[in-house]
Amino acid sequence: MTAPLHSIMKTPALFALSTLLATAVVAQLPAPDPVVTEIYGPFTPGAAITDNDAVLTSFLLSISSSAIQSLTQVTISFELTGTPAEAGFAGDLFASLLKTPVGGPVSVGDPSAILLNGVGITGANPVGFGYDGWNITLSDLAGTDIHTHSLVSGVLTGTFQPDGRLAPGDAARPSLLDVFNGGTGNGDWRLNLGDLAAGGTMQLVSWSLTLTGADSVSPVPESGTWAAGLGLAALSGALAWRRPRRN
Ligand SMILES: [Ca+2]
Repeated sequence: MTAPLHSIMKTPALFALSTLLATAVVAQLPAPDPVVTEIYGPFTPGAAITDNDAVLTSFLLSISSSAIQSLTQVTISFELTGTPAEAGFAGDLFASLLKTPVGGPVSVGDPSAILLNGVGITGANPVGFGYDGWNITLSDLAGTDIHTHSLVSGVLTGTFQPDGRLAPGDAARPSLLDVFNGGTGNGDWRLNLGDLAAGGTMQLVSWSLTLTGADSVSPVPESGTWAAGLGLAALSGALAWRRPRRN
């Protein structure tokens, strides 16, 4: 049976309609979010860290105007060296980066990355490395774990992975810098430092924080928009398929 002329003419028209509808739906997809990088610092406190004191010293950076809505990478740089020079003992130091709401209280669930935790300390080495400190950047994307990278003396330089260990001898590293990913750039960021063993004294010369992330959160298309668009496209496709069979 040959389809009537009007049916043949309508079929491509309906396919064209479904294509148009599908194009309209695709056009509503949000564009990829721009990635921005914000650098804070360097700050130069020049602050001595009390020797053999479990009470951490906090250096506060309060950020309230960040454009970043969803962090994808956090890195931190610092110069933390012996005072006087050559008097430092790297394995004594604990360092963490904590983020809390601006002006808000510290809560158990606030993200915290452990930057240094007794570098060099293992079951076989209870005191850790004795070098003079660091002038480094810590990044999860670096190739070397700061905890295991030894240096005979002097100040370690370069880019390393943060320690990430809850205890110096741990194998697991749950507290890397990715604990901040997905959050906003705004917050009270604190670099917390402690010298946890007697002998060897250090000072925080400078530090800076670099935040990278998307500057807006992708709007999720409304389900009604998708349903209506896909439904109309499917309906028009079905009509286009059914027409010839009725003739
Ligand atoms: Ca010490």
